[in-house]
Amino acid sequence: MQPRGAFLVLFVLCLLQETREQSSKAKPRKNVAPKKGLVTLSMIEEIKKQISQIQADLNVLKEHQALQIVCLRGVKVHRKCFLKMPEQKSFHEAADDCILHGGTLSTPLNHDENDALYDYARKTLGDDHHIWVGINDITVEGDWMDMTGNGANFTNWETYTSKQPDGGTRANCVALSGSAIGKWFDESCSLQKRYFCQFTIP
Ligand SMILES: [Ca+2]
Repeated sequence: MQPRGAFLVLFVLCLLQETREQSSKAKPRKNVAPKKGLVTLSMIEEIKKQISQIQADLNVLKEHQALQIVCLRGVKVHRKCFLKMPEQKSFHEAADDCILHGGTLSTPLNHDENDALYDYARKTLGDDHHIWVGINDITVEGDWMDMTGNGANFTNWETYTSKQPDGGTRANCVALSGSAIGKWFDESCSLQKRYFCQFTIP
């Protein structure tokens, strides 16, 4: 073989070898574990998911802790706590303030809850207190509703010395009276009264 022909054959053989190596590098590698220390996208997604779950759990814990503080400062009855608020407000302002604090205007659902609220108010405000209760007949006169708009299943009207409710359309909100041992009176919603918020225990 002439030197020039031998050189050509050698060149073609080298080219073929190079092509073979490149094609083997291009093939996808199957079942290859990530190198040690290498963070994959799925690992990042899993970590994000776990962080979200931890944040959600932390928020629940914070809510429970806040509720425990409320219950320690106030009074617990059944599955709710009542907490005395520091100012006098109109019915609507009091209701809004309770919502701002994460609760609702105190609304006894039975005699036990009413007695607990009355007793707590008596101890903290004295015997002659008058506090708002979360019941009103603003929408339809004589149709007493709670703060969620449902009909009130429990009422505790004073009927011994007067015939409550007796204020008609001038009195659409309800106050619990200490001097009447926890009985209720209908009152003008714009009056300034002390109030308590209630917080439901989950
Ligand atoms: Ca009324």
